[in-house]
Amino acid sequence: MAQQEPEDLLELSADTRSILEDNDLRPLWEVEEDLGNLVGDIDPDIWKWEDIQNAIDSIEDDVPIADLPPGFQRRVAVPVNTGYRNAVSNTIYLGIQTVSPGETAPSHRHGANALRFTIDGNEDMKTVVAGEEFPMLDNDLITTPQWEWHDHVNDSSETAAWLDVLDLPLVLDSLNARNTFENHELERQPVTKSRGYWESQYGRARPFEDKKEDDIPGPFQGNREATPPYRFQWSDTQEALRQRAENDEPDPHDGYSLSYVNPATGEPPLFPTMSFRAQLLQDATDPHFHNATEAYFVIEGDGVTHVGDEALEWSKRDIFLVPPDETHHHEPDDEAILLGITDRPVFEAFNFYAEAKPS
Ligand code: GTQ
Repeated sequence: MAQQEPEDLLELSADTRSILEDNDLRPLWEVEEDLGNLVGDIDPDIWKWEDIQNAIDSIEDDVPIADLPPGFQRRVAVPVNTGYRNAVSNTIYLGIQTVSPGETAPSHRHGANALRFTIDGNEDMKTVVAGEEFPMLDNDLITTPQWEWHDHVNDSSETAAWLDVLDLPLVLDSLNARNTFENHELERQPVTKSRGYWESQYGRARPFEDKKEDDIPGPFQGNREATPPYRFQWSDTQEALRQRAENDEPDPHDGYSLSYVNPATGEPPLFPTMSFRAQLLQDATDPHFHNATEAYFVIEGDGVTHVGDEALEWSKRDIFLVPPDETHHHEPDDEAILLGITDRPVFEAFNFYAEAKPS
């Protein structure tokens, strides 16, 4: 923001200005210059897996989780944007987390919603959420809904890595809800549920009576049905994508696309603040733009996504960002699968979502 020159301020008398300043008041025409500028320009951007891998390997060598300062206590490399230095965007936070053999990322809970998309996993790498151990197999997507206890326990002999997706910037900066964090008294929360418990309760036959009462865990109130802890196994998602590609027409913008639904409602969005798609691309998509932000994680394949004037060339495990209002389309080299991440539900909650084709 350009500094105001003294001449610009002359329209107010010295008396008026001091009355305003003494009373914590500002004239709108000056406030107006600052509004909308806390977040800088969010540019199209890409983080190549090779670089991410170097970074996560290096910090793994340098710092054991046990030595991390109090706070989240997670060993994570966080992609940041030129316009917003704490995350990829002002709504969506992505991170690449590692847990070495024998380590535990200690149990805590928070108001932010989180999910894990497994990059390097195995049966003995477990995210424990709300009393159940969820094994993290490659490309599994596991929810850690708001205010549920969670810890990440690596009982295997391999380092595990995954993509964290949280609505942290929205919660901590925009909503300024900074006091919604709590550490568990134990490093590992007790495992109180048998394997498969959470999934089993959200099947085609499910408990229905009296569920509303404790729909929203913790101190929050809301009119949305809370997302349960849940593991979307990649083998199921992959099969559904394959069936879709064999039998259906692709979406013009998203290819063969599946939305991860909130298991409690059977509908997207997965979280009130963020929605997720598995997208199988076989051909170039049509350009469009929207005011929601999209981040992508490349599950498989190579290609390029054109965003405004930029061409983001991607391969397996790269992360890239499509900022608001930028015209974009995807061009897979051959077949590719993307995880699409969007803050669209926030815009929709305010009747504020807009999408159009370039003229
Ligand atoms: O694993 O609980 O990347 O609390 C940032 C904050 C991961 C987690 C992050 C967190 C976590």
